[in-house]
Amino acid sequence: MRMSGWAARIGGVLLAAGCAGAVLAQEAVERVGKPVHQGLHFQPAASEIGRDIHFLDWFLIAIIVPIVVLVLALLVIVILRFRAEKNPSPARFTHNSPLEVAWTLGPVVILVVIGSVSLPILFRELDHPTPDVTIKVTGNQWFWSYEYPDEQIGFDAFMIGSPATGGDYRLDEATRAALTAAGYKEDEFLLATDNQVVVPLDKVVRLQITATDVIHSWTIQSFGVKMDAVPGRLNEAWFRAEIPGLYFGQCSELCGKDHAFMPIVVKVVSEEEYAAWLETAKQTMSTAGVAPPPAAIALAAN
Ligand SMILES: [Cu+2]
Repeated sequence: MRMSGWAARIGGVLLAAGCAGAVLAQEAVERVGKPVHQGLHFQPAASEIGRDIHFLDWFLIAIIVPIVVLVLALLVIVILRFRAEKNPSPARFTHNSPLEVAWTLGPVVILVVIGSVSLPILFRELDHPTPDVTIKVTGNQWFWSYEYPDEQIGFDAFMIGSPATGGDYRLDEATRAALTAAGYKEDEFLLATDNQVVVPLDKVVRLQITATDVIHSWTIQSFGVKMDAVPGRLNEAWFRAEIPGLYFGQCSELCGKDHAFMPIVVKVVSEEEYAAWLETAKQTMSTAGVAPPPAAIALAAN
């Protein structure tokens, strides 16, 4: 059962309804995946998987709410009608076959329905289309390293205001200046990084995710991607971003004292802008001619 079509449509309608107010402002269009003050639901979805996840969430809420209401109503009825005061001599029967069949089959049917909708989405997350861009993501205490192996580009991304960028995790004057200089707004402190991951619009991006020290987790909520970065293991994830803009994420696996200070920024741009960025990055962030680390050499030799 291919569910993406109608899931996408329903998700799209929900998204449009939920965001119509918020996304009209120019700055919100730019910052698609940014937390908003007192925001209640997910950040806007910007990929098919993201939309599917939002749909699944609403779908489960639609199932859960009636169940909660039913159980609550039964409790209230029992409390009001069958309490000792109202019902001094309770019934003594212990079995009711039709009722037992119903409360066994009912949950089975509900679980089968949930499974038939959620499993295709889970499988689609793991079903990688042929990638247009491959990015290797490495989690470190406490920053992310990125490599575009096909382009021989590599760089680290530190939070602006972290010690590596000359700060001490406080929003002082120097950090404010650094944020402005990098094109960020002040409320993007703790989310903004010095280098951004740049990806082209509507292209399949394959992420190969690992870590050097402890387990981290790379996530961009709007893309529906969250994948553990485990030392010694290469995990894969993918997304195809459908809306240009700036997306923010954070390490999502408690990884040490500065876990809160290793944000993720992905910039989705047009293909032309991506090509232009690649040209510049090849000049400034080239890994061509850089010796691989000793561990990589040892692995290659085996
Ligand atoms: Cu981490």
